[in-house]
Amino acid sequence: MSNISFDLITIFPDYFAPLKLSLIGKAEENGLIDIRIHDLREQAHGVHKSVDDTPYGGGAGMVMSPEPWGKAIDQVLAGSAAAIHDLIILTPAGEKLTQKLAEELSHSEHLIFACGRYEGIDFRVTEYYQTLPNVRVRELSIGDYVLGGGEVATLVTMEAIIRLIPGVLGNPESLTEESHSLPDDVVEYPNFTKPATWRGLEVPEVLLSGNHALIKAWRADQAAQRTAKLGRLTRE
Ligand code: 6GU
Repeated sequence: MSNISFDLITIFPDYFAPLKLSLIGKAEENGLIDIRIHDLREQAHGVHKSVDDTPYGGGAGMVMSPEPWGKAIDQVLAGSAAAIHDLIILTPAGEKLTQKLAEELSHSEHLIFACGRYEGIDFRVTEYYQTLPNVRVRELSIGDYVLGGGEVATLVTMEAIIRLIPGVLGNPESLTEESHSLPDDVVEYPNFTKPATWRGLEVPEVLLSGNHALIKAWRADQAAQRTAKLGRLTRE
């Protein structure tokens, strides 16, 4: 069974309290994953424990200094027995997170999430770790909007990855069904549960029919309609 290690580096460790909850909390309790959170500020010096500075070349905002990042990442690498490390640097300028990428990362042995704030991290941090043969560096974005920092993007990315790890989901069949309705492709049909009537609204009759072929066709049609509405291409 896989046991993936996650090391998170941030100036706001408290952002990660929700990792104790629900699916991810259970996965850690069950020993399927291992999460460690590191405070970047511990690698900063001086009275102010500063982790940022003004950008070379001018411009608005602050840039995170390479020195504390280098120390924090080196320390995490030194504390890991993994042969290959995936270093994920969260930035709106990164490659977009997709289901396919989450699937790929769910096979990793060791994931390090570097949560940048302000105008991001000095780019030499990306460049330096790209030169190490045992580190795969990825700059990752979760969508076309700007967040205050990489912490929430890390939570999103981790949840997408962790639910794909064998043993994490109670009902792995939901993964098989999803593979036929990936978010990048065809979206899922609408779902209903009891009661059959709610605030005057009925559950579509076909779902009460017990006719599995009819239900399957109805669901496929609904999924295609929803997908078309979003302006996406239907498969085949
Ligand atoms: Cl990874 N970081 C920030 N700051 N904003 C984002 C993002 C990441 N992904 C989308 N927007």
